[in-house]
Amino acid sequence: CACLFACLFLVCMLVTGLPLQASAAQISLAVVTKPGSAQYIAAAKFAELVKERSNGATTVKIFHSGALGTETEMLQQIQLGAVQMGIITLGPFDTFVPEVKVVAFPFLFKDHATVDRVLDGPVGQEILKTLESAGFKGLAFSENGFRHLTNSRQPVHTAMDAGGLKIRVMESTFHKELWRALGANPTPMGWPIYSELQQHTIDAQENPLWVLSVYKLYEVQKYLSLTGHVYSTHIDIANLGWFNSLPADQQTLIATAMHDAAIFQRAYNRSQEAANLEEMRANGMIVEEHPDLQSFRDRVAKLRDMDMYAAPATRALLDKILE
Ligand code: EAX
Repeated sequence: CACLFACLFLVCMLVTGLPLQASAAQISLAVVTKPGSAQYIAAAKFAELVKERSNGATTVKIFHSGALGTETEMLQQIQLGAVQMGIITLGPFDTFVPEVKVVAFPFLFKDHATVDRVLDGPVGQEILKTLESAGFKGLAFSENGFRHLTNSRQPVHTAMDAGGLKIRVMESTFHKELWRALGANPTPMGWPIYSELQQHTIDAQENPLWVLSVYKLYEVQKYLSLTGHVYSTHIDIANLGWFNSLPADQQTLIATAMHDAAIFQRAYNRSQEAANLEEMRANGMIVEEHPDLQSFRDRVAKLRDMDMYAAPATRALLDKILE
């Protein structure tokens, strides 16, 4: 029966002249956040570029706002090929590909220029390559942004002030250890978290400024400290088997469209930061602009010596970035 099917398929190919590799007519792409979010802006730009550059032959369907579950669940679905592509915050990747957490190492990047130099250079390429071990094709890095701490209890100037806060962290062992090291009480959760903050199941969260604006977290969080403790990238991925099965010209189209969408979105994200901060002030948040970052650095220094950073591949990547 399988043989008959194969024969029929071959005859079809001969008659229709279609290439053996099937081009994708519609691509499914998952983001956990909603329209207006950093992930969605990158996704929408990608969809626009793919449609334009394929002259309408390929379209992208964006699944958003948690339609496919949490980012961990989305990664599982992409791994299985049930969804073809995703723009996913780096945090939840660490159970799939342990090496990638090097990018989220606290206080690693001093500014956006350094981020771009690392992620757009050979180390970035190496990080994208590591994703293949988990069945992902790494295409590009779009941006969530530098993460800052907010809470509903008290102003946070030093790391000591963050002690004891019940904080939501991403579904990531690394982020959990990071907040443990800071003396807080971290709980990993998917996104979104508005009602948990509102009901005081948790006191605190940490995210880039756009998140406070798009998800109106200023309604349920009073204090903002500009800690910038972690640079949060997204990794823009495809299911590896699916990507490799596409004709070469379509692979190139997808890869370059995602690259260009990421560059566009990073610039957009950065252009919004000052306005986002003003918006938080206007909505009554109390902003600690210059927290004592040394006190945070001192407490997280020990993360480098923890087991999760001891694996040679992880250690080597971290050392390369530090260089
Ligand atoms: O992208 O889960 C997180 O904290 C993410 O940074 C959030 O969904 C916004």
